[in-house]
Amino acid sequence: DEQLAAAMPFNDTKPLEYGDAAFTPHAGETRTPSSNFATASTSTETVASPKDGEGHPNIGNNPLDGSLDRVRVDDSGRELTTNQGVKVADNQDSLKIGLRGPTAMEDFILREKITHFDHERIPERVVHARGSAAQGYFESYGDHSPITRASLLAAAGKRTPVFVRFSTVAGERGSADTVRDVRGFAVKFYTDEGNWDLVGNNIPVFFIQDAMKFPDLIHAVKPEPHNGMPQAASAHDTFWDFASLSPEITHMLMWHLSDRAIPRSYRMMQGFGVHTFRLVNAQGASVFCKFHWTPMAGTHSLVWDEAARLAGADPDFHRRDLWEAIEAGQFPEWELGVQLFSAEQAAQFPFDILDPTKIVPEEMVPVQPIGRMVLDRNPDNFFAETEQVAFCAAHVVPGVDFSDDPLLQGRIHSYIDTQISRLGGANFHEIPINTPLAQIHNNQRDGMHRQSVNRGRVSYEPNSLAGGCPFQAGTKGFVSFPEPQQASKVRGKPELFADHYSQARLFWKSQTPVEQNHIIAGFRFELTRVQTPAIRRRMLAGLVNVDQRLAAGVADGLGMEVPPPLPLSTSLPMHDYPPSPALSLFSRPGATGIRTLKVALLVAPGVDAAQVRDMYAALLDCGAVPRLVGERIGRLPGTDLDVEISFETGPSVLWDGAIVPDRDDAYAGLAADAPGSDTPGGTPLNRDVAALEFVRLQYRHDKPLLAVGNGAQLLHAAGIPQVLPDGEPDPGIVIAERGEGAAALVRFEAALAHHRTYARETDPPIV
Ligand code: HDE
Repeated sequence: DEQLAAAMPFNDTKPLEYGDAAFTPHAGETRTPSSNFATASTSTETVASPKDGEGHPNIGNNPLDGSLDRVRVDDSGRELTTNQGVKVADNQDSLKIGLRGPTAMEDFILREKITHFDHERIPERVVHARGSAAQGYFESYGDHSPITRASLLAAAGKRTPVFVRFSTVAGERGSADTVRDVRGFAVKFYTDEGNWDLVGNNIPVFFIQDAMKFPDLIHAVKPEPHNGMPQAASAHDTFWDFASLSPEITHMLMWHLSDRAIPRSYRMMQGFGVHTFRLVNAQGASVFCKFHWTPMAGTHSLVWDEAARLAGADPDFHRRDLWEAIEAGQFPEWELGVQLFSAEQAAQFPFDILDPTKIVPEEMVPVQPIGRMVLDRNPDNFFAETEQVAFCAAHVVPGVDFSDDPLLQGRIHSYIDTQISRLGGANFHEIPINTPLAQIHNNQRDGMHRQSVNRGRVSYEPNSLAGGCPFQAGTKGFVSFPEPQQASKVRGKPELFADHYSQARLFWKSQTPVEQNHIIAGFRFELTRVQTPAIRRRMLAGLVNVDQRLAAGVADGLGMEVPPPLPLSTSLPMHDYPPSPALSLFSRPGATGIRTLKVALLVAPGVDAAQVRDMYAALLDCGAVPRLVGERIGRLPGTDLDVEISFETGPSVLWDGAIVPDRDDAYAGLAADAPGSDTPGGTPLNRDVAALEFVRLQYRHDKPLLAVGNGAQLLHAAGIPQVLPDGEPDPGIVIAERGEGAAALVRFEAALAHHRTYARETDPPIV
């Protein structure tokens, strides 16, 4: 106490307020000294990454990790200081003239703390504000030097660090993850020849064909300016007004209204470079290229009712999913593929390869795998890394070049421009997450927040005083592909850009009936929210050009007649593409089985605890994530099981599948018609509305359910049918007799690996 009093001469009430606890580390906290950026100049200790030894196998091998170590700060065992490194005795009480008197203006400790806090926020990204990111590596499958001189693709097994940020587009920074939207898929490769950013999306086409329209598109989709509504949603008049007047949007709308816009996980969606790019080899030969990321976990989506509920149950659903998978060592992985084609081939295509509203069907040009990407480390600090990372469509490396796609050309300008205001000046490339691993040498100088201390008196070229350094790199450097150009300056587009419907129809007819129904339901939802009938009608008139059944389905949902088709913008005939099965989400089931999928075991008093433990262990063995869900957390009366999550905090939408284990016969008086038969220690599951709603929603969202013995009573009480609408058995409803739980679990796992039984769906739902 004497010591404490000496340390706190101005406030002797301190120990009474906080007790010894204020000075004792919590159990498990370490106090070993480690390096600290703020005190680096006075400390000679070198301490490895704070995450060392926490099960991250690549730490230490990844040069990005090493470069970030330089700036990582660990406060353990350190004393509090100001930003000037002055030790602070007390930063919980301001400096007052007497304990009840006014605060002294000289309190620089208070002023520094508050001033820094006042400036903690930076502007959010004007689009893609909401995102989550991870570190990892890219590994080339081979020596791809015949097609590109890009160094990251030069040898089999060559690894390049990456930082990847996934995002939604329309919502603000704090908006929900599961809204209907395009997802950003931005990859920064820290190659040994500089940073390459492949700033893509999870949908391979875009809403517009020319950068000139981007501000209009975004103004239309963002919350309406007079009342700031709706948040993170396209279902409002201004978006659909713009859409109905911009037929070039039609192909993108087909994707946007499909389940692609509500992915189950960032780990379960494709990524696309969208534009046509160029690859260039060391001899200067060039080939056009489209980039594709294909997830190992397959392409899987939520269903709309579930996505909407999830926005409330867990707005961080995708962020949490990515974080937890990486922490669990289940590292998300994608394969990078390219579609390569020559200018001569491109000239024969029935679409223009510079038009970002068109795909190159995989049946026309196959996707060749060239490497894989693994995300194996979560960021240490959300702001420092995920928020401050700056991707830029202009960041290419020797071997990768642009095409003349007018949307891409506009992007080359926009990213750096917006980042100058978002990140406060021109030096944001010095923020550690943005700094290349390749060295930076040029004569750019000064500006806000400059970190580098450039030496010498020369900051110009040509120079003799610095021996001409830094030298021009000549052919070792980036050389633009010398594409011959000769034309008049015009504002306009090629005629083929005006074929707005052929590929929308290709997408539509390549979808399975379930996917088509979801697209119709998507349009119905969005246009029902639209208040202006003329906008609905105009939109329907556009859909007639895609497909009659689509237009009729949407019109029916809106209680409208199908209007005559919107006039076409070109006299060119529509191209009749054969269906492309690769465009169905179901064409990529994935190779990770039930790994990382979440399974709820619904438990209540009387549950067969041995069976629960066996199933739990079997699911863990397969890499699934089982949890015990019940009415209240804590010890389940009469068992040695701990309920981990309650129905209230872990509702149905958070789980990929659910199991209702068997229960003791003494607890079997569970029929809904047995009032007063309450068993000790809680409500029987089949009279607990939360449990009934839980299994009903599992059913409605097409998820697998397993019930063993008495557990089946819950499904009966919830009115869950065991057959599909066509009378066939529902493969996702597994009901087992007592004692047959183990065999049934295998059937359940097979259903879970398929994620969902869509064949169960009816419109409207029957459960
Ligand atoms: Fe972006 N886009 N964009 N975009 N974009 C931005 O840059 C822009 C487009 C994409 O996780 C902004 O730093 C224009 C297509 C992603 O940080 C901004 C045009 C594709 C991200 C910008 C497009 C994208 C952005 C906002 C039309 C897919 C998030 C903040 C000409 C190929 C990156 C920022 C991250 C972010 C401009 C169209 C992908 C304003 C002008 C097409 C994934 O610069």
